[in-house]
Amino acid sequence: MIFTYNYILTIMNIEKYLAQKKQLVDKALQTYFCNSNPLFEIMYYSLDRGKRIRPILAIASYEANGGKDINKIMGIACGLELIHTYSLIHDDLPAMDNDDFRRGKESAHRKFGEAVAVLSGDGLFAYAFELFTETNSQLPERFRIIKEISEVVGPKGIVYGQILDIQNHKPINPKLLRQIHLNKTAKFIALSIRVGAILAQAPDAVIRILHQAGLYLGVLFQYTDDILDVIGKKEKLGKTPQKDMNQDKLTAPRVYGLAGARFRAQKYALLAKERFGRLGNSFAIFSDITDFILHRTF
Ligand code: GRG
Repeated sequence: MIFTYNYILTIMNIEKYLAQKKQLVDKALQTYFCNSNPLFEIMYYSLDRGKRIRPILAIASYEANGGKDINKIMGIACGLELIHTYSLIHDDLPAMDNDDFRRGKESAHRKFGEAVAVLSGDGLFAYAFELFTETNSQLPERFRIIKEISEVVGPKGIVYGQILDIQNHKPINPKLLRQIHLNKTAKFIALSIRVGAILAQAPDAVIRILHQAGLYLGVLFQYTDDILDVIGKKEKLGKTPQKDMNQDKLTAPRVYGLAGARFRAQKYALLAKERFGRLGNSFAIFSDITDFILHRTF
């Protein structure tokens, strides 16, 4: 692929943007985890070093929708990262994906044993709800946000996606692949964008467009995850590559081949950008984030 000068500039700017926002999220997480109870240190071990894509999407959406005080969205943004991390801890367990390596270090069950890993996931999940309710300002919006989060992180979303993912699928089935991608990943990505918009009191028409764009972005995110499982490097990914391939998982490259998966990833990027584009210039950051996700190497 040939990259133009403007394209390289966009990627450099978006990397800077993501790094700045990640720094803010990491700082807030450190504050939430400053607690003498040793379980907080154990939970923080797994929380440390993530890309923070979901909290960043929530913050970007809050700001694009006119939200002025980033502190108001921080508890919600960080809570999403806690739930995401819990899902990674449980996903890595021997009973599920059985992976010893996560975020560039030993996964939680390798470091602390299975029982403590399960409990640290449970702790993160519950503590997230404490962060969602850390203040009683904007109660109607917070109630709606918590309701939407509950729907996506439960049996109608990531838990269902995980059930589908761990089953052995033969023969290959494109419709099932779509169900896995939607439930395991895309609904959570779309949710992250929606919560920022809801807290900023965006009109429902805008939230609907963001939801659809978020689903496309989320499917794209899982396509690039599936592609990186085939071509990614362990040091860069911070997790074990070729894991899905060796476990015969239903992934985009398995269904469409590597070239087909790359082609379809580009299609989803275009679909996402077209939807974000409908919302005007204040949402331009989402187009850049989409390009970043399309070309990500980790
Ligand atoms: C409910 C028991 C129980 C388990 C839930 C849903 C689930 C387990 C696990 C899903 C984990 C998973 C592999 C989801 C796919 C989404 C995905 C691509 C995760 C990786 O996200 P990144 O790349 O990771 O944002 P970092 O480490 O940067 O946060």
